[in-house]
Amino acid sequence: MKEKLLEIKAKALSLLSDDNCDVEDIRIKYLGKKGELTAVLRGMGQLTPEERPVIGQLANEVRADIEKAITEKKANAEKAMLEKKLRSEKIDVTMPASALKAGRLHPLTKVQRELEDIFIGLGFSIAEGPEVEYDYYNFQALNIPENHPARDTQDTFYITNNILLRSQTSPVQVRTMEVQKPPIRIISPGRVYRSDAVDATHSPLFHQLEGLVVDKGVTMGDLKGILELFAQRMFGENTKIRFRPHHFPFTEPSAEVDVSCFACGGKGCRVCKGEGWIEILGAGMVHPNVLRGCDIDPDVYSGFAFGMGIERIVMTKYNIDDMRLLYENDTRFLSQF
Ligand code: 2U9
Repeated sequence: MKEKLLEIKAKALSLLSDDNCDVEDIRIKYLGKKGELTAVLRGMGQLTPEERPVIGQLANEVRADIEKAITEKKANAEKAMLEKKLRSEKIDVTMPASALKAGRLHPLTKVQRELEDIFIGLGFSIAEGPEVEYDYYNFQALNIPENHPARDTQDTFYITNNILLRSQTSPVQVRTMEVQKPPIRIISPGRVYRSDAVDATHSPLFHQLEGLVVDKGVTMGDLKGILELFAQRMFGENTKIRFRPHHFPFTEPSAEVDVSCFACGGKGCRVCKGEGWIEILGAGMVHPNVLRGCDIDPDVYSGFAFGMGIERIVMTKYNIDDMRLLYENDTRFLSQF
């Protein structure tokens, strides 16, 4: 029986020394319930009382040796697998990274910032205010009382009877005049709303930039000078401006302002539709009623104001024929700017 036990041990250890052996199979074959070592132990009953403890001890040693070899083999296999995995998942941190797709500024943001930079360079400060406004600041304070026809052309969205989405950024200038006395030299860029149906040139939400200068002795000549400098910085130093008489309730006199075409210099081309001129602004001298409403004496102070649609400037500058392109967020369009 002793020889049999030593033979089992030698065979099991020899099988386990093979790199490709199946450890679990070997365990079942020798140590399992129906395994060879178990079978030998079952035959212990036939031994003499003297032999029994000796063979018993040897059998335990053989079992322990085989179990130890199995545990080692399993641990080695796990270690080898881990090493293989680590080798295959190795990251070379010196490899160049895959390129990140960088975003860019929306053309409306780009042009708004360009306009802001020009007016800051001309001594203006930026003023901001709420997009949800009182009827008073959006209309009444701008010399547009209830039932005035200008309310039709600037129809907007009402929250209540006297609270609405601003249809122009002018309320910001009114609020500024209420708290700050002249000299005032501000621009107010921002979102405005009108209840217009969407088409190639209209949107219920668009962007404006308005300007206001109030001081003693401000004249139409100052307005022309500032707008000429603005047009030259925005569209090129040879740009000329032209005033055409117009009517706005909040300015008197009022004008629509054209710039000479930056594409053809005024000869007439596709960009200016053969006109030589492109309309970009409205402007005028602040109406005395508007100054008075803000507690500024129109006999002491005077001012000029102007307003432009930022979408219109973007579309003119980049020759875009449909305003909807500016709001669709199609990166094929936006990546061109
Ligand atoms: C105050 C007094 C006067 C702002 C002005 C315009 C002329 C003008 C339009 C341009 C295209 C609106 O976006 S648009 O449709 N604006 O023509 N805006 S003068 O006049 C003011 C503003 C504030 C206190």
